[in-house]
Amino acid sequence: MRKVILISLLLAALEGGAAHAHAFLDHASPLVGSTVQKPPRAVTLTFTQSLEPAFSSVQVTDPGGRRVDQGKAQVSGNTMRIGLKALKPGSYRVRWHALSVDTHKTEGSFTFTVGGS
Ligand SMILES: [Cu+2]
Repeated sequence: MRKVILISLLLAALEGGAAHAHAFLDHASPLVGSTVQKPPRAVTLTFTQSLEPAFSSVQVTDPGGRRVDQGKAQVSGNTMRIGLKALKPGSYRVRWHALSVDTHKTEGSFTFTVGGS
């Protein structure tokens, strides 16, 4: 069984992600590409399939590439949530890696903007 999982991971890696994605990002909060006036306290990602918590993660970085998330994502079913530090106005990038319960690995990124005064 373990060998099957490893082979699947290897294939997913060789395919380069997007083409054979299975746990697609369904929607996110803040919305992908959106501008929000109020700094969000967390980013929540909802996927089209349930995730394996041990192999799914998300990072949020500021325009200088510094982490602004609080470290460890909470994964529950098909959602992944990560708390944020206090965000200043600017553009932030969310990078996620997901392993769906069918052992397919996907990843992606998007930005959202915190509106300025
Ligand atoms: Cu799949």
